[in-house]
Amino acid sequence: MKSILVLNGPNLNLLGKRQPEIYGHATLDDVADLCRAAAGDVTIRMEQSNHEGQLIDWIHEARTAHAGIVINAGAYTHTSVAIFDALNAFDGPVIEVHISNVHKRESFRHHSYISPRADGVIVGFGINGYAAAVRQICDLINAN
Ligand code: CA2
Repeated sequence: MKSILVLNGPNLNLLGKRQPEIYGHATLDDVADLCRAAAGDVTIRMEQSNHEGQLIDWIHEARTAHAGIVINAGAYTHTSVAIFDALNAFDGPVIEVHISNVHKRESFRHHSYISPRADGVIVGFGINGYAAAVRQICDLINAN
């Protein structure tokens, strides 16, 4: 059976617990439920880490274990060449998600190291962006 890795970067474990005016009231468990509902028969593996190396290790594992990756790399989006390199070693589709509209925020959030590798980018639609990304990845992997 096909599976998708949904990766979340630093501080996203606080989702629903702080700054609801930016990130909403839903928790990461709610995001996992939303992704599983959107995925149908496709299996979702949901992971979150505050550590760059751990995120990279999961991306490496995905090379043989998962058909696609949905990634919200949090602040590493704007800093991490290492995550970009790891994603480039993964052959399947990658969709980048941001809960907030990063382009309406500070200028340091306007640049993404992930976007040049991503097949698509979804920003500013809250946690619904994860469901849209999962549906899109399912379409892409079922077409192959
Ligand atoms: O909008 C997004 O999804 C971000 O990836 C979230 C990152 C931020 O650094 C990016 O620029 C945009 C921050 C995640 C922090 O998540 C929190 C959630 C609740 C409370 C505090 C932090």
